[in-house]
Amino acid sequence: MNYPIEKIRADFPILEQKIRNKPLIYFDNAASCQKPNQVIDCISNFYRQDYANVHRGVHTLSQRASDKYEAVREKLKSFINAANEKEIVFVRGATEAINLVAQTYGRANIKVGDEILITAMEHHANIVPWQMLCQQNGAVLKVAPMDLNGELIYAEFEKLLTDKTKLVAVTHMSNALGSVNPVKKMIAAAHAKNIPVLVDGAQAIPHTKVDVQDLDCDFYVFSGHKLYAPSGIGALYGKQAFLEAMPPYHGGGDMIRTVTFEKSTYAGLPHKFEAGTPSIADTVGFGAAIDYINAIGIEAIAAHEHELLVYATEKAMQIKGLNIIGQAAEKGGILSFTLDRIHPHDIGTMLDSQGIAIRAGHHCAMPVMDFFNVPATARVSFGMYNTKAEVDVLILAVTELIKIFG
Ligand code: 7TS
Repeated sequence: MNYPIEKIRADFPILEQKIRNKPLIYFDNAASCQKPNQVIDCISNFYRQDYANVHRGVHTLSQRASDKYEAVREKLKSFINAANEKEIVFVRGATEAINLVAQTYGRANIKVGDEILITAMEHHANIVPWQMLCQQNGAVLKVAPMDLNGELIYAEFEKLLTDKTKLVAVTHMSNALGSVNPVKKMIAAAHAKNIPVLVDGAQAIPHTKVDVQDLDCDFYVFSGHKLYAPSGIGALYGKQAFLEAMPPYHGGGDMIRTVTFEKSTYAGLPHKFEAGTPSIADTVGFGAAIDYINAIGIEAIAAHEHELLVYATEKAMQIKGLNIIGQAAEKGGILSFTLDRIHPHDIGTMLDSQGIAIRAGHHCAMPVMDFFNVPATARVSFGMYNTKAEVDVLILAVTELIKIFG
């Protein structure tokens, strides 16, 4: 079946607008994706018809809202093939999920002199929470290196798995480079030494089929807003045995069984980790986004984005003075680059004047910038609605830029 690009584009109302008198070309999907009508309407209808707080009322609306909210847990369970819905904890996003694991599992299990192993291509969200834990518990952060293509040096990663390693936390796909890590193999190697693994799936999950049971990861984290869902909602997957054994994160309403002034007991999974009123309508919107992706098929989306990446990479390589940062053999839909004589921020501003939205900066991955010895990169990141014609406009705009300013 042909990829239904026209139908998809028609579902995203924001794409219809002009920016600076040019049709908007949205190439900043790694930062956040746009939302289809199906998600926007779902949220709007939920507020119009079904809204109430969840898990606490006997009245009809509260029950309806709770049912819709819990149905999303079931959808996410199927989407990533978790064993059961207790393993899906709603959080604000990947960042909160990693902090949760660091401050619950980490604080309880990682002690003085223990090591946490990450990679050289992590987003700050998968660095800083572990540094904070190391400061609290006297643990040591170790970093598996990458090569100049932006590929993990697997042999070095394996060498760093030692008796001291108590957790591996690795990105499935780099947001700054697009590199996809061999996480299944990494998990198997860590498990052979009884080391649990957290996978940061924030970038990978919109571009690839994720099966947490097949990967056998112990934790998998992701954000809704990079999956065409609202911001403010994401998920932590954790194997049930791990989540059961972990202390709660935030204390408050909804996460308790009983409370006295002397002592509280906690709710079962997953509510133990979900204190307070959640982002209810956004969660319901997350469900609509998952339905939308499932209707197209994540494999079809992945294939479309891969085609765009290959097409854009071939064209970019022909531009003299353009340097692609990140040339791993396995890459998701991200093209990071610099130009010899134009600062990435200026590239971003000048492309915006052509209606093209990209991200220019360090992409919350400062160590990656340091490694490649650049202050920043210009990053083009693809979503399900992008087209080769848009890539052509980008390539032309960059070529013009070099002609005028390079
Ligand atoms: N991990 C990775 C690999 C990411 O790319 C991001 C966000 C996060 C974690 C954090 O996700 P959040 O939803 O909790 O913020 N990455 C980006 C980006 O590349 N540009 O803006 C946000």
